[in-house]
Amino acid sequence: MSTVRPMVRAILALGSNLGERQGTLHSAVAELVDLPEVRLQNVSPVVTTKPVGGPAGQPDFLNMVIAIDTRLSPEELLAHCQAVELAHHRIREVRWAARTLDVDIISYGDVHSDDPVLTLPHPRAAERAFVLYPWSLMDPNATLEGQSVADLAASAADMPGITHAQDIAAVQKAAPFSE
Ligand code: A4P
Ligand code: MG
Repeated sequence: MSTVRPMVRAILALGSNLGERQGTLHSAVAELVDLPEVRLQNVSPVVTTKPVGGPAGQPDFLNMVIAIDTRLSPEELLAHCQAVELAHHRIREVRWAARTLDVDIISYGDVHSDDPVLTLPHPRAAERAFVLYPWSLMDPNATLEGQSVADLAASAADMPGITHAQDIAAVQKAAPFSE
């Protein structure tokens, strides 16, 4: 007899700084949730951010965060995220280089992993305003490892690099998720 895995809440962070950035993010969200094992629960505003690390002279990023409930295992979810990246012609050459699409798993339930193939929670999320700030707009009460995501965002070194945030009310009105 097969058992159905329970739904687990996961937070995914998306970033793009090449090509048609806004369109890439929107179609990536649609593709990420286009599986029976994935349900979209919430969507953050899209924020414009200065690049953190990587080669000099990169274009600004658009970043956003989504909350999903999923029956995929962490490994299956990573493979799914990477397939969506690939569909957007992401080529991995230089680490932290400009990219059409990056999808990171920020957290998967309360799973902890120090496997370099899939580290959970994401090892750099707690210090990155480009992840924390849109997450705090989506869910002002969110926590990461027991700390307030909004507080972490406020003290992140790259917070001044966030130059624009979409209106959250407009995003949540248009978001393709159901209660
Ligand atoms: N990997 C391990 N844990 C995870 C996880 N939780 N989620 C492994 C996703 N992947 C995870 O990632 C490298 C390897 O990390 C993968 O093979 C996977 O098995 P990658 O996406 O191939 O390469 P990357 O994104 O260049 O490297 P990395 O280390 O993921 O970079 P980061 O930390 O994601 O940083 N500045 C702004 N403003 N906005 C951004 O979005 N993004 C980065 C990338 C740097 N600067 C940025 C932004
Ligand atoms: Mg990545």
